[in-house]
Amino acid sequence: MKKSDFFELKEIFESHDNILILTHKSPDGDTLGCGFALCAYLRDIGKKANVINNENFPVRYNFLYDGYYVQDFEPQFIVAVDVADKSLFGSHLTRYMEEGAVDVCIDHHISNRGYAKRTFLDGKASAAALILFEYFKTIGYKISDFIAMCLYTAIATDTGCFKYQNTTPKTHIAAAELMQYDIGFEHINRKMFDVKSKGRIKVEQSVINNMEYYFNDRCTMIVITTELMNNCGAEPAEFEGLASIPLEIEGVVIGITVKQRHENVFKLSVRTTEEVDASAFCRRFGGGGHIRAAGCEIQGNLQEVRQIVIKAVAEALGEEYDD
Ligand SMILES: [Mn+2]
Repeated sequence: MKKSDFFELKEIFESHDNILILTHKSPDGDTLGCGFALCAYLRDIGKKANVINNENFPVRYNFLYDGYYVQDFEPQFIVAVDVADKSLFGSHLTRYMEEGAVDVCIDHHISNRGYAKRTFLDGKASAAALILFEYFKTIGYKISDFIAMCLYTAIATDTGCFKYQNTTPKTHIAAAELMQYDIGFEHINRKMFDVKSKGRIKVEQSVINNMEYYFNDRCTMIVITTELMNNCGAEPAEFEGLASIPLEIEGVVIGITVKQRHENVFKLSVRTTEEVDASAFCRRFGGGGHIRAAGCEIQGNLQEVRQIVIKAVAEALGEEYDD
């Protein structure tokens, strides 16, 4: 993004009020970190602003909304952060999926559909929060410790604690700058990456026990059915972010997580090594995302979905497969 883009964004924020910030469904650290950082900034410059999500904000991220309170106003300007497609607002926020409903989108997904009137997109940024951070620096806004904490959390989570392929020197430089604030980064990283609830361990245990292997163990698949979710006695949030597990196994180049949404609707999360383009894989099913991490939705019963996916994996790996 160019310097002039950031000044245009500044002009946009300064000339509007009563701003509603939309985050994506099944929110992650980036969308929430951006949401609450942007909200704190807007309130600081004298605007009314709220952050909303399709669901309640997950408890896991409670340190991001600790001091947050809802302001009373009729939204006049809508900003989406880290949301690649308007369908990702979720079933409770369909009113924002209408044509022209979103004024500004700040995002880093190359697959962004351009649904907003004005999109500020940097496909090279490892987190949407990096765009925000660059924005604050460019316009000379002095961020608070709280905003730094939100941005750091967003960047750390979207890069898997600075491990994923999307991590760049720029990511580390930004993190280093943010560490100069009082953010307690070690607590953030412990909470985000090391600590697991008892329910979560149970979920992982079950998922690992039932892992499916295909094509000489180059592909692994885990399936999370509603039945499993009900039987584990774990909170829905404890089923988030399991998608990295299938790729943890040595030799696996494509790891697939199939999660039941409804009776005959399954959400796919695809993670790959450099041999497979996850984004291209998911695009065949109307989804998208990043080159190493992408998602899509497939309809059918579990057996049908499994067949469809294995067939697509066979093609992606150049393997023979008869169904
Ligand atoms: Mn993101």
